[in-house]
Amino acid sequence: MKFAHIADSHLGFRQYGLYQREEDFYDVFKRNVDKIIEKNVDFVIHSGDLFNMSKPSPKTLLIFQEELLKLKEANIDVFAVAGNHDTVMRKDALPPQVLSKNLGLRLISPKNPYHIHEDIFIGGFPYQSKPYKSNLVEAFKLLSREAEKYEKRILVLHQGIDKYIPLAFELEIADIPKNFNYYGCGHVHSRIIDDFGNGKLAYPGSTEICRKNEVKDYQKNGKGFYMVDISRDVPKIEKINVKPRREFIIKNIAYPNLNQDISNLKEWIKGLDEKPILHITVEGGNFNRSKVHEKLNEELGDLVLSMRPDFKPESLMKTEKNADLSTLNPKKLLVNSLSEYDNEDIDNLAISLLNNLSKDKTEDAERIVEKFYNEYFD
Ligand SMILES: [Mn+2]
Repeated sequence: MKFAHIADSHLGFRQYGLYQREEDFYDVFKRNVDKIIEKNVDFVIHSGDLFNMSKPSPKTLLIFQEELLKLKEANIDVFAVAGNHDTVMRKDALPPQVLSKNLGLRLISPKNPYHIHEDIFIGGFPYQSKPYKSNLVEAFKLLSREAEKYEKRILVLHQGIDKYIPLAFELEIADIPKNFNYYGCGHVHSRIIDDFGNGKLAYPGSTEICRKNEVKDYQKNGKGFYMVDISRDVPKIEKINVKPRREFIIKNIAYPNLNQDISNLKEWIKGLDEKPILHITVEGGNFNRSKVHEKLNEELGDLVLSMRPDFKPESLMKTEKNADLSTLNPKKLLVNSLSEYDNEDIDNLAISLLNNLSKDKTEDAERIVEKFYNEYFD
């Protein structure tokens, strides 16, 4: 019995405000679905962040439903859990996945925490933020008990686990019940396969590059989905790569080599099928930023879909090296650490709490929290 495990497709994500990037995310998802059908699997598990937003556009929903119908025609059931991006932060709110239930999508939700597919237990719980971890721990007790009745057991989650992302986790590895064969996880955008209990714990990663810092893992481990053979004692995982159609280039150029490096880059880019995204940093030496910027635009502007330049002349590199930690902006650090939520309301909440609490205004802080929770969890 084989199934496909996929996650973090972020359909509808218009990266850098570019409609071509939104199309890229659809394109790679469609090709993942084609490949899943080609591989003749029995079912699919989607571990959350199917959509980039809790309110996807009609176009995004339509594209997903077309792909879901392709799978349905091929007799492939789809089981899905909501992630942090496609979760509505209100009590009892339903994730957008629910709109595809009548088209056959099997939603794993607090109301239906598990499904049985030909004697395989497929259970899980939607994304919970750290303060709501107790919901997960409670759900795990029930799931772990119910799962015992079946020989093959899959747990589907969209969470960060301390072992894999030590700075932004909701769960510690010790919180996770040990009696499952396969832990189908989402949320971490890089690809991870680990032994856990007597089974395997796996993140298939995102299907496209959502952030610049995913490029390294993409180059090393590829992008796509996993094909899992659950009929063995320990599941066998095969990495299936589905290449995003556009290159995401990260290039550092030393200023003294500017001309040579630009012309090398130009040659390379001309050989690509699609215009790439280019993150380019010019560093070292003493140069005039606007002049270098102009040159980059002249030489490369028409060849790329989007250029994201950064300039670090020697004078700046020196100050960065000597920068004292205390000169870092705490608000920026705070907002950075909250980037996974991708939610301005949460950023603002954190900043106003920081402002008030650092001045010992605890009552004001309490009022702010109360107001926030009333708005979000009425
Ligand atoms: Mn995600």
